[in-house]
Amino acid sequence: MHLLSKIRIVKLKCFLLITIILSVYVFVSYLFLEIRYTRENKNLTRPILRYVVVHLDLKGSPPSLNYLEDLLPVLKKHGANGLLVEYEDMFPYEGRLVNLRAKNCYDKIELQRFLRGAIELGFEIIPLIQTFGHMEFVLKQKEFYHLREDPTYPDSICPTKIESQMLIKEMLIQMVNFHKNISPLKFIHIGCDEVFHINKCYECSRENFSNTDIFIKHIRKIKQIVEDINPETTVLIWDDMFRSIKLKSWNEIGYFNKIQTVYWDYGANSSVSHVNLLKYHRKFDNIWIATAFKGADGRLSTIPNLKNRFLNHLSWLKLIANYKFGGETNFHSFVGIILTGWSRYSHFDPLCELLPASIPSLLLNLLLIRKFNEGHLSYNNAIKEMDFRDFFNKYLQTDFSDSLHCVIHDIEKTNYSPCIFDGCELYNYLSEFLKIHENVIYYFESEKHGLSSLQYYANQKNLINMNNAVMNMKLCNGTLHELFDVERKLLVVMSQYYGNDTIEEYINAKMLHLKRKLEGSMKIFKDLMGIRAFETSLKHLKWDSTVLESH
Ligand SMILES: *[C@@H]1O[C@H](CO)[C@@H](O)[C@H](O)[C@H]1NC(C)=O
Ligand SMILES: *[C@@H]1O[C@H](CO)[C@@H](O)[C@H](O)[C@H]1NC(C)=O
Ligand SMILES: *[C@@H]1O[C@H](CO)[C@@H](O)[C@H](O)[C@H]1NC(C)=O
Ligand SMILES: *[C@@H]1O[C@H](CO)[C@@H](O)[C@H](O)[C@H]1NC(C)=O
Ligand SMILES: CC(=O)N[C@H]1CO[C@H](CO)[C@@H](O)[C@@H]1O
Ligand SMILES: [Zn+2]
Repeated sequence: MHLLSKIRIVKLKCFLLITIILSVYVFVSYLFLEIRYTRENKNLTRPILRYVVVHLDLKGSPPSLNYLEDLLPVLKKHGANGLLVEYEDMFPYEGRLVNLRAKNCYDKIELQRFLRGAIELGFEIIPLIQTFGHMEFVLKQKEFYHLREDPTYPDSICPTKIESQMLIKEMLIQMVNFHKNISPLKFIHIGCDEVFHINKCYECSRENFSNTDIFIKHIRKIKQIVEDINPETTVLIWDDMFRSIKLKSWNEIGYFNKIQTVYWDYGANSSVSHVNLLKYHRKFDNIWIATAFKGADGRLSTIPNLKNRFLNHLSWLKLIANYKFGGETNFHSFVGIILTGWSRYSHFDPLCELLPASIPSLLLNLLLIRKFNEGHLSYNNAIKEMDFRDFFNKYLQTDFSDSLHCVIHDIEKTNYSPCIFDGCELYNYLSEFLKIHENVIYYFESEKHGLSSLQYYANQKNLINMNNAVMNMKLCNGTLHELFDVERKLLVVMSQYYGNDTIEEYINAKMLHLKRKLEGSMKIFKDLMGIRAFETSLKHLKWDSTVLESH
C-alpha cells in the first residue's frame, strides 16, 4: 500500500512538472511571436493591404445565404478577410422603417447566423448603408418621397430637412445595433457616392452654402450619429464627391477624424489622380482603394470581362506599390482594398453580372492581391515593368488553374467550360446564351442574313424570295428553340442560388426581347408563305406624273 501511494505521488509530480514546462514554453513562444509581430509591423518595408474586402451587393440579385455560406471558405482560402455588405432593401428593417424591406429580405435570425459564421472564419463585417445619394429604395416610397432634394429624382435625399435626418438616424441605429450585437463593429460604410442632386431645394439653397459645404456638413453629421451609437466605429465613405473639390478649398476643410475614404476606380486603365490621393492623405487617417471584379463592364453585361477586371486590379496595385504622395511619406500602406461586385448600377437599373458567374474574376483578383501582400510583387518591380500577360503567366497561372481545377493557358482567351467552381454550370449556360444572342444579332443585322431588311422589303414592297423566306423561318424557329432550351436549364440552375423574383427578372431581361424578335419574324415569314398571287411590286412605286409631264 505504502509503495503504491509513493508511486502515485511521483507520477503526480512528474505530471505537474511537465505541465509547468509546457505552459512556460507556450507563454514564451507566444511572447516571442507577439514581439516579432509588432516589430515587423512597426518596421514595414513594403506596403500591405491589411483588409481584403469582398463587396456583396445585395440589391436586385440577393443570393441565398446558404450559397454565400459555402462561398466564404473559398474566399478565405484566396486571402479575403472582410465583407462589405451592401444590404439596400435586403436588411430586415423594423418598426417605422418596415416598408424599406424588400418582400424577399433576409430573415433576421438567418442573417445573424450567416454573419456569426463569417466572423468565426475571420471576416471583418462592414455593413454599407446609403445616407445621401442612391437612396432610391427609400425615396421611391410614398411615405418618404417628399424628402427628395429634387422631386423628379428619387436618388438624393435632402440633408437639411429635420425629417431626413431623423430617417437616416433611425436607419443607422437599426443597422449599427444589429451588427454590434453580433460582434464589435470596427467599420461602417455610409455610401455617399454619386449625390447627383444637391443644394436644389428651398431649405438647402436659401443659406447660400456651396455644394461642398453642404456635403461635408452632412457627412460630419452622420459620423456624429454613428459615434453616438457606437464610439468604436470608423466611418468609411466613397470618395467621388471629393474629387472635384479644388485643392485650395480642400486645404480650408478641417481634418476628418475617424472617417476614412475609399477611392474607387474600376477602369482597365486606371485614371487615379495623384492630386486627389494627396488631398485624401492630408485629411483622412488612411485611405482605402476599391476595384471591381464585376459590374463595371456595362449595365447589361452577363459575364465580367476577365482581362479588364484583371487590368483594373493590376493597375491599382502598380500605383500603390511604393506610393509616396509626391515624397510626403516614405511609402504608404493603404488600409485595405474593396473588390466591388455590383449587381445593378442603381436600384432602378437592370441586373448586371451574377455573382456565381463572376467567381473566376473574383478568385483571380484575390490571388493577385495575395501575391502583392506576400511581397512578391513590390520587391522586384515585376508588377511595374512586366507585360500583364507575362505577369499572369509567371505569377498567377498555376494558382489560378488550381483554383478552378482546369488548365488556363491564356488570360485573354480562355474557355472555362472544363473548369469546376460553384457557379460553373451557370457560367456555361450563360455562355451558351451569349452565343445565341450573338447569332440573333447576326441573323437580323448582318449583310449575309439581313432579316430586318428582308422583313422591310416583304412588308412594304411585297418582295420576297420564297426559298429564302422558308429558310429564314426555319432559322428563327431553330434559334427560338435553342433559346427555350437554355432558358429551361437556367431556370433549374439559378434556383440553387436565387429566389423566384430574381430568376424571373433576370431571365426576362435577357431573353424576352430576343423571343419577341424571333417569334415576330417567324410570323411574318409564315404569313408570306401563304401568299399565292402577288401584285406587282411597281404598284407601290408612286410615280409623280406631273413631274414627268413637265419635262
Ligand atoms: C445669398 O446670395 C444672394 C445673392 O448673392 C444674396 O442676395 C442673399 O442676400 C444671400 N443670402 C444670405 C442668407 O446670405
Ligand atoms: C491606357 O492609358 C495609357 C496612358 O494614358 C495609354 O497610353 C493607353 O493607350 C491606354 N490603354 C487603353 C487600353 O486604353
Ligand atoms: C419549330 O421547331 C420545332 C422543334 O425543332 C418543331 O417541333 C416545330 O414544328 C417547328 N415549327 C415550325 C413552325 O417550323
Ligand atoms: C418558384 O417557382 C417555381 C417554378 O415556377 C415554383 O415551383 C416554386 O413554388 C416557386 N417558389 C416560390 C417560393 O414562390
Ligand atoms: C531592422 C530595421 O529595418 N530597422 C529599422 C526600423 O525602422 C527604423 C525607423 O524607420 C530604422 O531606423 C531602422 O533601421
Ligand atoms: Zn434640401
